[in-house]
Amino acid sequence: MRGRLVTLEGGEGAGKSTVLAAVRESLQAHGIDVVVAREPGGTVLGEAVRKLVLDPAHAGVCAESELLLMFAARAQLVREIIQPALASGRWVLSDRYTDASYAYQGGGRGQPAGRIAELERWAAPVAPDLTLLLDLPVSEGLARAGARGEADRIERESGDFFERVRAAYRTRAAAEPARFRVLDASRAVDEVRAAACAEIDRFVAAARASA
Ligand code: Z5A
Repeated sequence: MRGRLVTLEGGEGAGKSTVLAAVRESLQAHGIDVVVAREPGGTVLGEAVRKLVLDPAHAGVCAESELLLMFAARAQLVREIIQPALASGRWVLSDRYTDASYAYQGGGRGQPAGRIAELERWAAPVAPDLTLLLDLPVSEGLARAGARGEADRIERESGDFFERVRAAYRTRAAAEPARFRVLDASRAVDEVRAAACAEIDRFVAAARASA
């Protein structure tokens, strides 16, 4: 069976990190060798970019720089981690990927989708096979994230910004129903984990059937 790229997406406090371990274990229980990544980050360069781009000290970062920094980290992740893993038949589970740029830099910052798509074509030419979108009302997500302590630069954005992010994610999910699974992330942790793992079970079964 060829490797697959599975991504987790969602707004602030949606619970991606919370379900990630369960999803990884679920893949491993199917006998799949899985590599875990996160964005921005996942490589030495990417983690340095993450530190830079989320640092509240850089409050004046323009939308264009933010978009390019996200893709600078992603280009490195694709070449250093994702492509080699997929080429050797391993699966990659990534906490955020290109949809986050469409949601945050596109929906949130107003960067044109065509510009993001152009970057995607040459900087990150690997499309996800399955995307689990953890969706919940912005106010609930911000309350969860706020309880964690000091906010990073992007977490300091307004409620309107995060409403646009959520709308952009939902629009993308509606446009690509074969790739996206939208999960109601306002449920209890165990229910969200179970729903995510059930989607993984179905996806693995379909992948095996088509191999
Ligand atoms: N970003 C971008 O702008 N463009 C891009 O292209 C990319 C990223 C790739 C870093 O992402 C930032 O980069 C992010 C988008 C931007 N914006 N900011 N800031 P990140 O994914 O590393 O960071 P994050 O979005 O801030 O993650 P998060 O807020 O930590 O969300 P999460 O991982 O989805 O949530 P969590 O840590 O699993 O859960 C948050 C809290 O809620 C925690 O206390 C949990 O115990 C609790 N929780 C989780 N699930 C539940 C349920 N079901 N019920 C109750 N409580 C829960």
